[in-house]
Amino acid sequence: MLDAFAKVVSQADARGEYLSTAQLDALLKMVGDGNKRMDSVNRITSNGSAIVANAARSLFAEQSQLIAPGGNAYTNRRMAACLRDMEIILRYVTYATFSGDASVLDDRCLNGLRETYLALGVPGASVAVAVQKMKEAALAIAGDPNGVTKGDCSALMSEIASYFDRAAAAVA
Ligand code: PEB
Repeated sequence: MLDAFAKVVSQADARGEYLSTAQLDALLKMVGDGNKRMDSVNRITSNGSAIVANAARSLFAEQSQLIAPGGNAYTNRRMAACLRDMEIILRYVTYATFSGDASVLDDRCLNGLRETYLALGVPGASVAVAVQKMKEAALAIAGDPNGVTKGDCSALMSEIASYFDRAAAAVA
C-alpha cells in the first residue's frame, strides 16, 4: 500500500536515483493543498450514509428489477449487503483521496471484486451505476464552495472523480 510520497520514493529507489526536482515540486504542491484534500475527505465521510442511501434509491428507481422477487438486491439480507458494498467502496475512495494514491483502493477493495461479483451473480454493471451516482453526490458535496475558503479545487475534484471511475471500471 502506497501513498503519494511512498510511491515517488519507491519509483526512485527502483532506479537508484535521488528524487527529482519535479517530483519534489509535485509533492510540495500536494502538501500546500493539503487542507483542500482533508476538507474533501471530511465532507464525504460525514455525508457518507446520505451519499450511499441516495445513490441506492436512485439506482433501484431506475433498475427496479434488482429489488423485485428474484432480483439481486431482493430480500433484506441482499439489500443490506448491497448498501454495505457501496459504503465499503466509498470508504476506500476516501482513503485513496486522503493518501493521494489509488493503491489502497486497488489492493484492498477492487482486486478480485469483479470475480467475486461474477461468482455471486451480483450484476457488476449495476454496481458501476451505483458508484457513478455516489461520485456525482460526493463531488457536489466536496466541491461545494459554500462554507470554506473559496479556491481552485478542480485538480482535486478530477482526482477524486478518477477514484470513483476506477472503482466503476473495475466491476462493470
Ligand atoms: C464484496 N459483496 C458480497 C460479498 C462480498 C462482497 C465478498 C459476499 C459475502 C457477503 O454477502 O457478505 N466485500 C464486498 C466488498 C469488499 C468486501 C466491496 C471489499 C473489501 O470485503 N446487489 C445488487 C446491487 C449491488 C449488490 C447492484 C450496489 O443488486 C450487492 C449493490 N453484494 C451485493 C449483494 C450481495 C453482495 C455480496 C446483493 C449478496 C449476494 C448474495 O448473497 O446473493
